[in-house]
Amino acid sequence: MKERLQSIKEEALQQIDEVKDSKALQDLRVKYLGKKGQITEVLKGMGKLSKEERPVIGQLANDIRDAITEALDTKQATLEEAALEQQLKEETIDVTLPGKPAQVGGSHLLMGVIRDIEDLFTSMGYEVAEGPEVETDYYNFEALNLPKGHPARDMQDSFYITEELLMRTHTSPVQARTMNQHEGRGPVKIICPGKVYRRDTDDATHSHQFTQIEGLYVDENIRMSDLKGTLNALAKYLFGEDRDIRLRPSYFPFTEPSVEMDISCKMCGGEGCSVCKQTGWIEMLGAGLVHPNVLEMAGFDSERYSGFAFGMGPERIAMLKHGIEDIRHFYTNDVRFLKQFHRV
Ligand code: 2U9
Repeated sequence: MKERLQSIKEEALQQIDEVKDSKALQDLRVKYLGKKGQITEVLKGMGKLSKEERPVIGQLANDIRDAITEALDTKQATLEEAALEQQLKEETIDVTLPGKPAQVGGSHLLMGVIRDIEDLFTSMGYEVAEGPEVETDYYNFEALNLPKGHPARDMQDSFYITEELLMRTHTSPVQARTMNQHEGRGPVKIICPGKVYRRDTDDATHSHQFTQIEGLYVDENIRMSDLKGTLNALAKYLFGEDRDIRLRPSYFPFTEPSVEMDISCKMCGGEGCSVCKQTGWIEMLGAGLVHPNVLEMAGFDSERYSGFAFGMGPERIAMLKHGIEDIRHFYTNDVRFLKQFHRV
């Protein structure tokens, strides 16, 4: 039995030394020290021993059990230490490594242009006014001096929903509604951004849905020079102090006189190039003094009040500023295009 115990001890210590993981170590603990373990089995034979041998073997067996137990515990600690080391190695974060860039979104280019223009005009005392995209024929056309059957209506092919309801073709109805709410008392000083709809075939310069931003200033004694000064400030704010503007006569049913405003071409500095079709000027927006009919229909005494209004397309502004050729880029949500203009 003594030899048996010795060989069990050597074998156990050998195996404990070689074991690689806690599970296998636990199996060895059971194999040697368990209820049916080898040490236990040997001890069951104690009864056959002489009473002289029993305490000797008993002590030896206890010593071997303690030796195996200690070897098991030491090995357990070593394995746990190694596992922790491994875990730390695996979980060690190399803080010098560059972080994974979080995909940060940004505001849409168009929203940037609209926000810039709003910032300028609110800094000049204008309020931002908004209104319904599903508009009545009255506010979209009648109130803007475009009575039923007026030829200019065809210039704005519309998505009619009913006889009297349509998708608004411009944000001008917002100004007409706001003027009405003022019950003939000025001043009215508003900037009106928003989506508008035209029954157009989408191509590089046309879209069935696009954005507009219009402005209106109605008060006593508003003159063309007030309009020109305001538009000049706008052009320099959007395109730089070095840009000039020019006003050309034009026609809109809701303004009289009407003008179109051009800015000097950046590419050629006004000399003429392919961008400005050799004119040196690039059309930017339309404007004019509010037509007396429009003032009267909104309840303003056109003898006492006058006003100016203007309208522009943020897409056009963005295309001019960034040399964008195709208006559809604004709506097709191609992140490769959009993220070029991200403003965080
Ligand atoms: C009221 C009175 C007058 C708004 C105006 C324009 C000229 C204009 C175009 C710009 C780009 C339409 O999208 S676009 O093609 N708009 O040129 N808009 S004056 O005049 C108003 C509006 C409301 C009550």
